[in-house]
Amino acid sequence: MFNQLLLVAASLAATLPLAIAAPAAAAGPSSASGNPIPNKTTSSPRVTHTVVAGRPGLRFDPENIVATKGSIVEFHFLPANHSVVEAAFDAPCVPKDADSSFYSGFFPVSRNPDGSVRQSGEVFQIEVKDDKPVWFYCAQNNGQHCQSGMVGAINQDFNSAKTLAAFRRAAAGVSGPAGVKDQVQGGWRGPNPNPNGGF
Ligand SMILES: *[C@@H]1O[C@H](CO)[C@@H](O)[C@H](O)[C@H]1NC(C)=O
Ligand SMILES: *[C@@H]1O[C@H](CO)[C@@H](O)[C@H](O)[C@H]1NC(C)=O
Ligand SMILES: [Cu+2]
Repeated sequence: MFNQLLLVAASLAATLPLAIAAPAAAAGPSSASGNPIPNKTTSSPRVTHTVVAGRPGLRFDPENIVATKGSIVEFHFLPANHSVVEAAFDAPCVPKDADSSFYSGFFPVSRNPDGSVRQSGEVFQIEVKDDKPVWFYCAQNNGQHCQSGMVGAINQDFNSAKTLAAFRRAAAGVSGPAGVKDQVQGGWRGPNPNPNGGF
């Protein structure tokens, strides 16, 4: 009995930091409800695709994602300060002009004291809404991440000319800064449910 109480207390304590962190994360102007995108209640759970931003260097890993409708792409962020923004194929480094397009905001994260890499305590999740190609980039202009090739695709059509390689070539030619949205939108930003994801 006593042991059970201790266990309950321990698990409560373990969940508290998350409970406190959640409202802080949701305090920003986010389109999200403040909760992670839930698993489907019927059939099988959603598949989650983990993408790491900033490894290796100015890249998303993987940068070419194949994901079925209804699955989740969860972005994890390494040092120093990356983001993910949806773009249209024809306009890399520019936020897609749609209320439903996604923008994660920036995720500043420092290295561990011993110099090793760690990931941000927050992630950004999006839901794959259909099987059309989705294009994205990092909007960090300190180092021109988008122009340097920090771009990616979900469900590119390998049989068309609109490939990730073509998107990256176009991004390299963009002059002027990469753009951001006014606020986090189009996905859920919150505590990292899987701090070792992608490692
Ligand atoms: C979704 O389901 C998977 C597999 O059962 C589980 O690992 C994950 O924690 C669940 N996520 C949520 C948000 O419930
Ligand atoms: C992260 O990068 C953004 C965009 O360059 C910048 O506005 C923000 O101040 C940076 N945050 C930190 C902590 O460096
Ligand atoms: Cu970046």
